[in-house]
Amino acid sequence: MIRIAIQAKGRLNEDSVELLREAGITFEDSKRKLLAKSDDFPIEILYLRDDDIPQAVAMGVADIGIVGLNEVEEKAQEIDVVHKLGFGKCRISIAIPKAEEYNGVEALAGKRIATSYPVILKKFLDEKNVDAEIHEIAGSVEIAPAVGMADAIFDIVSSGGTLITNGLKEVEKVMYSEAVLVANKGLSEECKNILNQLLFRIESVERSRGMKYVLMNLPESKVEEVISILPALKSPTILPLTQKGWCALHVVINEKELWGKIEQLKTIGAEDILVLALEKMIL
Ligand code: PRT
Ligand code: ZN
Repeated sequence: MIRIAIQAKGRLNEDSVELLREAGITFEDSKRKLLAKSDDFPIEILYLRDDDIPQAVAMGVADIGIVGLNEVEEKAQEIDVVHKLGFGKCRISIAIPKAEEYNGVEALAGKRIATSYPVILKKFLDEKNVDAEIHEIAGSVEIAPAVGMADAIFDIVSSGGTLITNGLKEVEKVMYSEAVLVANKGLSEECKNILNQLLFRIESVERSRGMKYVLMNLPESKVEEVISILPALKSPTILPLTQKGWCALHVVINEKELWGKIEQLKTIGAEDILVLALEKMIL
């Protein structure tokens, strides 16, 4: 049995739950229980605040966890980052009032910077040899300059909308973050095996994202030409048809390239093209 800590509610909760469900794991959501056991995979889900996940994993209260890389850096706990998960993407930036001039980090010397991420900010300022005052506040960091609590802020930015609404401009992008899978450093052999099974499933889910399964009928004489425009997994699957001189070709195509490729295939003589959703790609 392995125990995974995920955010109970908030921005990472839904994607974390969805990832585990796509990996074929069923369990109850956080509205019902704080600790939910799966019936079909040896895993328990512990729902926590994201701030508490790095420490819970470091202490072994949970064996593994899903949390933003920003929290991992800020809490500076001894844990392993095992896998990047590609959701919850954001950056942590320094922003100042829009009207103010900015010509490099030196401009921050002697300034008061409000943040919920003092550890990451201090590291950045030390690296840049800038002496500024760090004001740690728990929430609503973005209003600090307007109410005279600070001259600048250091906070999470995603679309940038919050900064604009508060009359601020982003001047230093200090770190990029996304949700990551973290693990305790002293996992038992049993837990390591379960973690590997989980990673295998997560990677299969990730591989299939944005991919489509495409079937088409094609004159046999065109197979070589089609292969040259469709780099498949290893090689495409080609099946004979009852109609002489024709075959069926099955291939996986990235959604981004789909329409361009289909135009090319039709020009070559492909017919009856079917595009299907691809659920998992297990290699
Ligand atoms: O209750 P709990 O402590 O668990 O949650 P929380 O309120 O501390 O965190 P939550 O749910 O807001 O965010 C969890 C994680 O999501 C963060 O640690 C980041 O890793 C990630 N993440 C991704 C974000 C954002 N995008 C984000 N946009 N976290 C916060 N924001 C906020 C930001 O603080 C700012 O207020 O959104 C605003 C900026 O967004 P834009 O789009 O206007 O730039
Ligand atoms: Zn939090």
